[in-house]
Amino acid sequence: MQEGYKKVRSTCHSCIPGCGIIGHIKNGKLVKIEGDLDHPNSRGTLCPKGVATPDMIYQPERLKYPVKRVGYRGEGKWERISWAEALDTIANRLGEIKHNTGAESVVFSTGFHGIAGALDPYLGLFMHKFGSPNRVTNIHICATPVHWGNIYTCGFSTMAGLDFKNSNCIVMWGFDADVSWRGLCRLDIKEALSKGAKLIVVDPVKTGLASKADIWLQIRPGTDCALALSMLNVIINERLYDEQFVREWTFGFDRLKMHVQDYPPEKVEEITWVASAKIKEAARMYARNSPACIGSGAGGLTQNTNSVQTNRAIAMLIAITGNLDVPGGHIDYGVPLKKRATQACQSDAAYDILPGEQREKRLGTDRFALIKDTGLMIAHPTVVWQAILEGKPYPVKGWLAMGGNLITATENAKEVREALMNLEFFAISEYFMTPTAELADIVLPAAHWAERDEVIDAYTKNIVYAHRKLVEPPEECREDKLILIELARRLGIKYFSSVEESLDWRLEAIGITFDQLREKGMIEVPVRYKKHEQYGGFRTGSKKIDLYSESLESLGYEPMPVHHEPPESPVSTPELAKEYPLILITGRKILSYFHGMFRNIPRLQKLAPEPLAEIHPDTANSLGIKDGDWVRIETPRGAIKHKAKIFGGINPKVVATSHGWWYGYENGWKEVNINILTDNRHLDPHIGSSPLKGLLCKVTRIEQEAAGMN
Ligand SMILES: Nc1nc2c(c(=O)[nH]1)N[C@H]1C(S)=C(S)[C@@H](COP(=O)(O)OP(=O)(O)OC[C@H]3O[C@@H](n4cnc5c(=O)[nH]c(N)nc54)[C@H](O)[C@@H]3O)O[C@H]1N2
Ligand SMILES: Nc1nc2c(c(=O)[nH]1)N[C@H]1C(S)=C(S)[C@@H](COP(=O)(O)OP(=O)(O)OC[C@H]3O[C@@H](n4cnc5c(=O)[nH]c(N)nc54)[C@H](O)[C@@H]3O)O[C@H]1N2
Ligand code: SF4
Ligand SMILES: [Mo]
Repeated sequence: MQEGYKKVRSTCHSCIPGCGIIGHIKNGKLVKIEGDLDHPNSRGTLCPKGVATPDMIYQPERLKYPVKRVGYRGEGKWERISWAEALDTIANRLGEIKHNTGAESVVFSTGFHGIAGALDPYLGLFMHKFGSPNRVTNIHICATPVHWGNIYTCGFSTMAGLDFKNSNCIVMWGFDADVSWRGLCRLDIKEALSKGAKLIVVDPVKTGLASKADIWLQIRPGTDCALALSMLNVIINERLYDEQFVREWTFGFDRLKMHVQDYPPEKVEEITWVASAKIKEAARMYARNSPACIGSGAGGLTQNTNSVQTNRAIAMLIAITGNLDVPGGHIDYGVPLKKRATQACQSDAAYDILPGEQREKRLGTDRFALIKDTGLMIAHPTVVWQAILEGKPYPVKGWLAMGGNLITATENAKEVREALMNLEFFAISEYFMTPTAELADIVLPAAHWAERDEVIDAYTKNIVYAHRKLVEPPEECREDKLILIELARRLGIKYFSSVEESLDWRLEAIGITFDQLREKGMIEVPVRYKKHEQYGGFRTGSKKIDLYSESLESLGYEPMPVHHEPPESPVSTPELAKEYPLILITGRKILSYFHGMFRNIPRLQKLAPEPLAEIHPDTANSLGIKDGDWVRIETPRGAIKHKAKIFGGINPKVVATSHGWWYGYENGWKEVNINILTDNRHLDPHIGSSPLKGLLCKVTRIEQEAAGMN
């Protein structure tokens, strides 16, 4: 090997799977990323985002030193400042707000990288010590409704333990895993299909996997709960379930049996637009081909107002067919890092520092009792905007964001922006000047995952990985852990004294240091199955599968899942549907982007250069729209522009878009940002997920000259 050239084995954190990578480093510069053939999930494969890591970290617009705002908020005028000035100012302002109006008046936030890049444990600890219960992330519209719908049913998240590889029947339910969980699922699904596994896809859109499926159920958006209940109806009435498991391990089976009689396939056909024969066929195929594994989407099944109960119904399907904690089904891998696991660190219980009276103040817990019951550290964004804008139930004045692009990622973007504009003090650490960072008082340049060490354990099954730093951060970029350490010191908070100490803290449960983990690369915990048989049951209220949930009932929720119409639909709001006749699903994932990220990387831009709205040819014809035309998409909340993509694989009454568009367009945050159109008034009563999938809209052709864009 040439002098000054080295290869470092590590993991990629540009999205969820944490694929194995080999970084090629020449004279301290990252020159290439290669797939690691020895990695158990990705096995040498990489997606275009992973390959583009050097482009990302050396992108010329990358923030490289701290700046402070000098014009009015959002004007875009900045002045370079030193780290000392930046940190002193942030500590002083946040400390001052805490002193004047209470620690709860300061909100902390992060993006999905809080989980994928393992920032959440550190930010959570910092917040607890600072004394604020309020953390904004978008996990209410991400996987959280799946996890908790599952946990209240069978005590663990079926989604964190997908064993597609050994499955005889794979169900992709509102989950485009070939795109969205590529490094974790793609090879496993391929392997199972090549061995003859059946494939069922439930999706309003003909995805790549839908085109290969044995059965594709082209469902009406937002009606999955009815479909799951109808599949339960077929499986129960035809006695296709695992009778011994049901007898020994379920609670409330007879009541469920009665309940699902309300959902015969013939009736559910009208609700879901899926033919009753197909519902029966899918139910039978799933029940007769065990072990079977259902991938529940953290988009298709969480971004609606019945998300938690829909995921409960799906967990029931998994349970009564005997697919829990078995190879080829859904394995309860546990969390090797216990309280310090990234997922565990989403809840107060991981820290147990914040006094009860502060936890009581978490914004949104009055409205969403499940958030309170679980101790989840989610302050609901909508309630937070109200606190900023109206001072109710108390004022929110200060904000520290570590990444996250709230303006393009969160429902009702206009309100998000209005709220952030009205903060007294807002600081953010970022890689780039995003539409959210643009509104800050101070912007700090964050070190990229390739420029820091990390302990990685979210969605990694039974393995904890050492993520090794590949290169040093450029110029003045600093990692978020270090920023928190420096702020804690200034605020007089007892926190870590070094990054090394913070990494070791996460590993306490397995009794090794980060240096030792770095040496080994990974730690694999042995997998055991059917643990309920050895440990006296499941981690639920009844210690059995809570088909009927007394825990949820005592919180005022329905004890068994019920189909509720989406808040905007041809059925629930027929008058509105006259003006907005199409159903809009937003945020289908694009392989080359991660939410709003990578938009400024030319080699990725080329793969998906424009914001597209998928429209059926018949619908397009009737609206005079041709492929490639700019169209105006409008909902009662606003209008934006996208380009039409004529696509036969979508229901004529449905329009589908991606999300996260902003870069490269003037006022991109309002011209092409789909979250201008989304709703934050109708929310799931459990966790507050919003109907990003399944709104009403209208689409019209824009005179191409008037589009003002190219
Ligand atoms: N309409 C609609 N909206 C959606 C969705 C949808 O399907 N439809 N999907 C939702 C989902 S599932 C999610 S999870 C959210 C995602 O919401 P976000 O995570 O807020 O979205 P991103 O655009 O990925 O923003 C992350 C930002 O953090 C920065 N960043 C990345 N890593 C780091 C880091 O280590 N440190 C620091 N300081 N900054 C970093 C990036 O530069 C980027 O600008 O979006 C949601 N929004
Ligand atoms: N490349 C890339 N990968 C990503 C991300 C990214 O931004 N880019 N984001 C990551 C994150 S944080 C998350 S949470 C995951 C989310 O990824 P997924 O869980 O796959 O979610 P989505 O892509 O939002 O939607 C999945 C599918 O649901 C379908 N769908 C829409 N509405 C409905 C409905 O009402 N019912 C049903 N059954 N299906 C519906 C959509 O057409 C889509 O094909 O992806 C992760 N992976
Ligand atoms: S799928 Fe792509 S971006 Fe995601 S972890 Fe793997 S290589 Fe990285
Ligand atoms: Mo997500």
